[in-house]
Amino acid sequence: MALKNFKFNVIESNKFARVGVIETHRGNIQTPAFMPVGTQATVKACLIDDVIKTGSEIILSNTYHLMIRPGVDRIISAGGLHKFMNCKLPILTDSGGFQVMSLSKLNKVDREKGAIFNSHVDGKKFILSPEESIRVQKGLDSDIVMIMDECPKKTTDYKVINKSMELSIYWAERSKIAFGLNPHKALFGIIQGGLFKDLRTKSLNNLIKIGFDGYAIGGLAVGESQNEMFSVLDDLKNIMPDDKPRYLMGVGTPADILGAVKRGVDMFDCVMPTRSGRTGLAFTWNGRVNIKNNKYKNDNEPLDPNCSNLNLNKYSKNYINHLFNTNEILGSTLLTLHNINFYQELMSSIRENIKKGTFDKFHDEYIDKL
Ligand code: PRF
Repeated sequence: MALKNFKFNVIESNKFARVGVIETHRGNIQTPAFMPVGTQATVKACLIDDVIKTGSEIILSNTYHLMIRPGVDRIISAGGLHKFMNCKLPILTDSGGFQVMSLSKLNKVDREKGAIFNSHVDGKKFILSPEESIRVQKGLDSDIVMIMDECPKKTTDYKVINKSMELSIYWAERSKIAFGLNPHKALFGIIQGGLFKDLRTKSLNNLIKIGFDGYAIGGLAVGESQNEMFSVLDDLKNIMPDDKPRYLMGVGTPADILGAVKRGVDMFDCVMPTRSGRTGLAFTWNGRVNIKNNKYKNDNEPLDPNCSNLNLNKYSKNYINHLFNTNEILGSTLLTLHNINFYQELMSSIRENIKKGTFDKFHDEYIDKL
């Protein structure tokens, strides 16, 4: 039987903010959506079934890490990434472009060959071309495949950003050819161009000409201010296709997400809830809580008394403070699940408020608080 095709529909808009549904053959994803990060085929410290109970409908994983360890062949032999990690949710995989730049000992970027780098694990040499990135992502059986791009380090040098954006367009063309016809999967283009409006516009227009199932905004959250990031989104919101999902890569704080949704973004991923969960930082509707702080030693209230999900309200701040002080791994698990659960509550409140036409009020109430 043919697999269900990838589809996206906007259901309701409130100015630029929109609610939609992405349909995949592995299930639907309500947007605006937050994707927990499962870099090494695991959302760190969590059982995948618990991640699903937070309301997560898709997770993100990484080509770069999985091609290094355990290698794509081992995942193919396991029947694909979903079977390998026992995940029934759809999975989006990043292409490796960004991680090569940020993690590896990068040797060289060659227009034809791709990124030539040494693994951050054992120094082994790899060559990641657009074609190889797509081959690996197909081997993983990813549901949303990202094109191979180059994400330059933060710089204001127009020439450097321009060259990198042009390279990303060339790699986008090659990624599209390598992807071929796969109607039950999606291939997303990635807009680059730093903080320059003309380069962002040119990047998007070229990607639209090639034609993608969704458009991601890359090259942000790399050290610029929130205002600078919002200003790029302000320019893009008027020119991005309305009928395709828009994904802001690697973003962000709850406030970043609120501001980006206001500017038309549909999808997000970020290590913040999971990484912070492992280091003792909790996100709540009243702002951030550093659970290691001594003041929680006498606080027998849960982080969120209204959270009945996963029994997280059965654990007090006093107890979680103790778990962190004694380096007990349950502390990481509880706080990571709490944070993912909070992010999913945020996303579902965003969707509800867009549907009710009250998103602006909700945005203004929480943008400085979260
Ligand atoms: N490109 C890719 N992945 C990414 C980024 C990018 O620019 C970012 C930037 N925030 C995060 N993840 N391929």
